[in-house]
Amino acid sequence: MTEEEYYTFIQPYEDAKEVLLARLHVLKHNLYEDLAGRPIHNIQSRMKKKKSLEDKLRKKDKEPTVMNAKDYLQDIAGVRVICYFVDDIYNLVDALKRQADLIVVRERDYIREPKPNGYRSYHVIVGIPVYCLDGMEYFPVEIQFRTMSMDFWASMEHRILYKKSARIGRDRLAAELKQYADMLVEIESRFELHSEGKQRQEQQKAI
Ligand code: 0O2
Repeated sequence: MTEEEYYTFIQPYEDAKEVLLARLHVLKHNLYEDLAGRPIHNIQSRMKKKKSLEDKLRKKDKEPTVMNAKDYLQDIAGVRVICYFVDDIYNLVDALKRQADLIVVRERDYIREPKPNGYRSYHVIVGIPVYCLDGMEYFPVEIQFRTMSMDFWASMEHRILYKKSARIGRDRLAAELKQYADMLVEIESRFELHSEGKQRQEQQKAI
């Protein structure tokens, strides 16, 4: 695909991403009452670059064309939401699902069922309505919800292992990273004891 085709093609995906970001910012301020604190630590977003879009299509044995990108890729627009606690993730997902004009295209809960390598995250692909002169069309945006510790591990693993196919000592490194993932689950569960949700549960038990 040419540069021009690429930029024309991704524009509505970029618009969909901006709509979603606006909704997430509203939830950041309104999900809980003021005293309970905010659910989101930070939000990152990106558009898939032309080369990485073409590489992903080739990996799926598809010609790197705009039509194939539309048909086979759902992570052209991506948003990563970094939360404090696991409860915040599930509460945000529920709140988004209550927005009647969004459609959930696919969900993967790698928190309840982590990948064998230790990767944890909650992935949802949502269809966002984008209105233009000809009418409305849904465009997919991939959201990855993570806590800070999930994001720390995934970012490090992405940097040193995920995209590299051949590497000496890969198995040993993968085993080491899995150990770190387990340690982070343990640390995170200790922090969870201090979440407002858990403290409320404890108070109710004490009554
Ligand atoms: P990048 O460079 O981050 O964009 P699909 O997107 O449907 O082809 P899949 O595997 O069915 O791929 O989807 P899945 O499992 O929901 O993973 C999609 C994205 O999650 C990946 O995008 C990564 O960003 C992230 N991810 C999944 N597994 C791992 C993992 O083991 N380690 C790390 N660090 N990230 C992971 P991309 O396009 O592969 O990569």
